[in-house]
Parts: sequence; structure tokens; C-alpha cells
Amino acid sequence: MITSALPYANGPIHIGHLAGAYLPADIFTRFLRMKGEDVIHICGTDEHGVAITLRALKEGVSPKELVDRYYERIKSDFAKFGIDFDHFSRTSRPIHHKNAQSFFLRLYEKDYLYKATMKQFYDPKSGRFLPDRYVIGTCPYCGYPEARGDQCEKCGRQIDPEDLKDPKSALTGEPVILKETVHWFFKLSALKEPLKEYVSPKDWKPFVKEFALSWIEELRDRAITRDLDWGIPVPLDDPDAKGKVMYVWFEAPIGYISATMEWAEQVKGDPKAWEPYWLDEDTVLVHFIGKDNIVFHTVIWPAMLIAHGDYILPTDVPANAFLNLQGRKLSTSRGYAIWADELVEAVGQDIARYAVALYIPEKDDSDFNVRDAFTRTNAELVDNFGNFAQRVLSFINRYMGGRVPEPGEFTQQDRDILNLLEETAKRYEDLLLKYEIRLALREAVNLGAEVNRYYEHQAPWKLRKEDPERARTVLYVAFQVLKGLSAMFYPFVPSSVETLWGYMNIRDTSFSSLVKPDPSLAGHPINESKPLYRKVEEETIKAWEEELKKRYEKAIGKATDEKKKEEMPRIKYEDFAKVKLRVAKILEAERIPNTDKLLKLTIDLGDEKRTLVAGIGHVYRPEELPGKYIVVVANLKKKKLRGVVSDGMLLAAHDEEGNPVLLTVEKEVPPGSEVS
Ligand code: B3M
Ligand code: ZN
Repeated sequence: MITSALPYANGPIHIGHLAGAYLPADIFTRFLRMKGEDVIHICGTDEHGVAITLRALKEGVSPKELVDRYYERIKSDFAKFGIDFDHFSRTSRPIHHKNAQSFFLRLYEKDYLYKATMKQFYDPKSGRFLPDRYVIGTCPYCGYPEARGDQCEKCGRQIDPEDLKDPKSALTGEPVILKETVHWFFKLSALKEPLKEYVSPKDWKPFVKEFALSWIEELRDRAITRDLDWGIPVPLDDPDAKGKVMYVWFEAPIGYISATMEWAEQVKGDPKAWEPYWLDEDTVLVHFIGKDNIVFHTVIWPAMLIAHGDYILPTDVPANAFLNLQGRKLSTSRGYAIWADELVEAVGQDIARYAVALYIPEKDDSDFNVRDAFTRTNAELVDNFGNFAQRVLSFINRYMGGRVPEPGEFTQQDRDILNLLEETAKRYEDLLLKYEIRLALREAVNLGAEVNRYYEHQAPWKLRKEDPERARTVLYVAFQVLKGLSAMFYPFVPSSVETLWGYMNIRDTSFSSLVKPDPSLAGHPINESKPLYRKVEEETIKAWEEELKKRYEKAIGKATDEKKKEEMPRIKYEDFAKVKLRVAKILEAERIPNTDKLLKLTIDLGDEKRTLVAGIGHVYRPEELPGKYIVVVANLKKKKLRGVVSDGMLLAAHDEEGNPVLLTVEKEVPPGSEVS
């Protein structure tokens, strides 16, 4: 039972999504299917939650319009990329609403849910309770004025939204208020021990397992309902349940089961056909996800399943890290990405798949660089595999009457390459089963390089006249290795390999028979063949490089525009005039013990000396400061910092890294001079 993370129906699919979950899942599923395993790959769009409502608000459409549009788009993106789901559903389908509600009720009846009152930020202007990340205010740690209620983008610290200073709504820019609201909480704390027992013996990727275990250590109960008008209604008769929906991260994973149920009904025509996949203890359940979804799949979802009681638990959660593009972060909202559909249009499905597969971020973030990606694809797929196939098949067609020839006696080199095929197939299989997809591909590519060397070295085009029997043996061997290679390339580039099988006239496409040399193939008729791939040309690579540069610049422009818009509420002159700015001369500076940033400055303000505390000690050394002329706010209320009373605040600009750069005067003026 294989699932891929349910993508939010709020944008098209780009190569980051593909590399992070869908392509590895597709490769894995295709491999298992070749092995003859009973396997299904299920997915669908995630259509609830604030990711949807806020995007709809931004686009000025209803959530329904938005998800209808992106469901179709995403489904078609996947199809173009050859991501082959057994079923692709939606969390807005009635079967899922029903299933999620009955899941909720089961947990409720088993006493895993309880009601509690909490305070949450409310935007009076839009009449909405706001999710943490839609509350914006000043970071309590670094003073960054645009920090979000879950995290400060500047200093990176986790924040509780209540700690933000001057919290505003990201929707309306208006101040928000804390308001009481009732929610249902999931008693996660009660599941700490069973979760530990579940995760501890797992042979997961180390970063996944460590993340899960550290989360379990700090497990707290979580609200699983929300005040939203879009989502799955809380199925309780309680008046407090009015207007509440389930938290999207509570119901979305249940969507894996609902989608399998829908598959059973619609595809199998047997409403019970889903059961073995979710109820049978022997079923292996694998969730392919990106790393930002780890906690939900390794802790909260298993906790939900344990609490529910009927279903099996995830066997493995092969999460991937992130894919960057030309060394920069991808961004859907800013349009910095390569979209699935355009990539396929430009270079074809299999070249696109291969190029992305090279960069699956299995352990660390990886960087998709178009030049590297296409250069490698040209060498490894087009030359090494595609051209080899064409050489072997056209030789057989031209000189061997279109039949795989009868071999003579094998030489050591023949035996070596055939052995290498079988050993490689074993290693490939072991690696794929451990989700080491990139290393598995390396095995196939290395075998391809070896068999190319063998073919060059044997040079059947010379042997044809000099030693026809040797020529026949070499072509026989080359055909057998090609057959094995086709098995190993198939999960990566399925549609061209299917074409190849047509040329080779091969019907039995199970992995084990493909990778095993088959003596009965002597005399086997093949079909006319054509080259499988076309190289990606230099102009195409250049065009992509140019285009991505443009997209990046545009994305940056957008980011600064957004910032300008958000940061620039206008004030009246009278407001500004309240701030008394003065030139000061630094007299002394010393570090405040046990801090890495704070310096205590003694300054001369003309008619008085003052002490102020400044967070510049990580950039300025105390001894370089005395004598400098700076600008300070002279009429701020006094504030005690680390036991020192700070009377005033110095002004500094912030460089790209956010480090302070002192504001000073262009020529010396008497200390205390006014700044306005
Ligand atoms: N939609 C988050 C995401 O797209 C979420 C995954 C749900 S999987 C159940 O990253
Ligand atoms: Zn901060």
C-alpha cells in the first residue's frame, strides 16, 4: 500500500514536488509491480485548510472554484509526467467526508478527544480566527517587524503568536485580538509510550527516525478542530461544534484510506477491495512525503491509527529533503520553479523524469541545475542506454535477419558481462527496496557503461566478416544485457522502455525474467527500431538558464514589492516629530558579561552623559567604538536589559545578513545636535 502526500489543490506541480515524493513513489511502485507484488499507489488532492482558503482569497475566487481548478490541473500534471496512480481522489469527496467523520467519532467514543477552551487570535475586520502564521508582528527576540506567528523569518526562532508585539492580521493588516474559542483536542500525551514502542524498532532513514523520536519526547495534546467555514464539519451534536471543521492535518491522512475505498468502488467495482490494503497485518504501508510532513506521518497519524484501532500502521515513511533550483529556493507563490507540464513539453516525459530522478533529495537538500541535469541525462540515458539499444537492435535487424542470433562458445568477457548483469540486478534491487533510488540508478548506469565498453571492444561490425560466429555471440550477449538494463531503467523511464520492449518483441516484463539471461531467446524475432531519445540541445539548456534567471529576478521583485506594501503604513509628520533624535558621541564601550551581542555604551549628549545598551556586540568590538558619532533616539522610555538601565536607543541599518551597521553623521557636529 503506497501513498504519496496529498498535494494542496492550490497550485500546479513543480519539479520540487516531483523529486520530493511523487517520482520516487512512482519508481518504487513500478519496481514492485515488475517484481510481481500486489501493490497500489494512491493519492489525491488535499482540498481543505487555510492553505486553500487563503489562496482563494488572494485569487478572489471561492475555495470550491480554486480546488476544482487545481484538482484538474494537478491530475493532468501528474499524468504528463507519467506518475501513474491507481487512483487519484480528492478530500472534498463525500466518501472522505463520511470516512473522516466516522474516524473522528471513533476517537471521540474511545475518549481520545476532549473539549477545551483556548484563546486564539481573531481578526475583527474579516471576522475570522487566524492560524498562527497569519498573525504578523514584531519578533520578541530580534525585533524584526514582520515576524509570523509561528516563526521569525529573520532570526529563525519558533514563536508563540501571543509573544509577538503589535500583532496584526496578515489578511487585513488590522490589529488582532485574543478571543476565547472552544476546540476539541486529541489526547496525544496518552499515546507517548505506544508511539515510542512503535517508532523505536523502525529501520527508517536516520533523519526521519530522529525527528519522530524527538517529537514524541515533547508530545502535547493538540487541537484538531478549527474555526473555519471550509472543511469537514465536526460531527458532534454539541452546540459548540457549530461552525467548526476538522483541522486539515487531522483529516487529510485519513484521505489515504478514503481514496483507497473509492478506488475499490470505482476501479475495482468491489467495495470491499480496499480492506486487505489497510486491515491486513502483513500489508506493508509506505508513505512517500517531503520532510516538512514528517511529524504528521511518523507521529500524529500513527497516533490516530493506534487510537482508532482497526488499521495497520505505516511500515515506512521515506521522506525526502528539498530540491533547490539553480542554487535557490523554489517558490510557487513567487513563480520561481520549473513546472511539470512545461518541462515535459520541452524535453519529453522520460528525459524530464530522468533529469529530476538524478536529484531526488534522499538525504540532504539537492540542487537541480539545468545544465548539469541535461548534460548528465544526455550522457547516461540518451547515449549510454538509448544509443546502445539502437545499435544492438539495428545491427540484429540489418545483419542477423532480425533474429537474436544463436551464440557460439562464450569467452571470459562474455561471461563477465553476463555475470555483472546478474550481480548488478541484485544490488539494484536491494538498493531500491531501501529507497536508495539514486544509488540504484547508479548501478544501472554503471552496467550500461560496462556493456558499452564491451560492445566497443568486441566491435561486432568488424567481426561480422572476420569471425561471424563471434559476432553472433556478441550480439546475443548484448541483447541479453540490454534486456536486463531495460528492467532497471523501466521504473525511471517507463514509456520509452515500453517502446523498447515492443522493438525487442518482449512480452514477459517481470523483473526476474528480464534480468536473467534467457537462452531460449536465440532465434527470437525482433521488430524494426528507432532511436528512443533525442539529446537535449545546447540551445535548450541555454534557454532554460536564461528563463530561470528571469523568473528569479521577477520573484525577487515580487518579494520586495510584497514587503514594501506590508511594511509601509504611512504616518503623519506629528507622529514622526514625537521621536527625538540626537547626535551622540560614544565615550566608552564595554561588553555586558554572558551575552554575545550586548554592549554597554556611555555616550555624550552635549548637556548630559547617558548609558545605553545596544545589541551590536557580535559585529563591533568595544575598543573600536569610542570617538564615533552616532544617532540615538533620546526620548525613549528607559528599559532595563541584563541589569543595566538603557536610556536611549542607537540607530543602525541592517545589511543583507541582518547585521547592524551604525548610523553616523557625514561631518562632525556638536554632541546633542538635533536630527530631523
Ligand atoms: N497537503 C502538505 C503538503 O502538500 C499536505 C500533505 C498532506 S498528506 C496527508 O505539503
Ligand atoms: Zn526574530
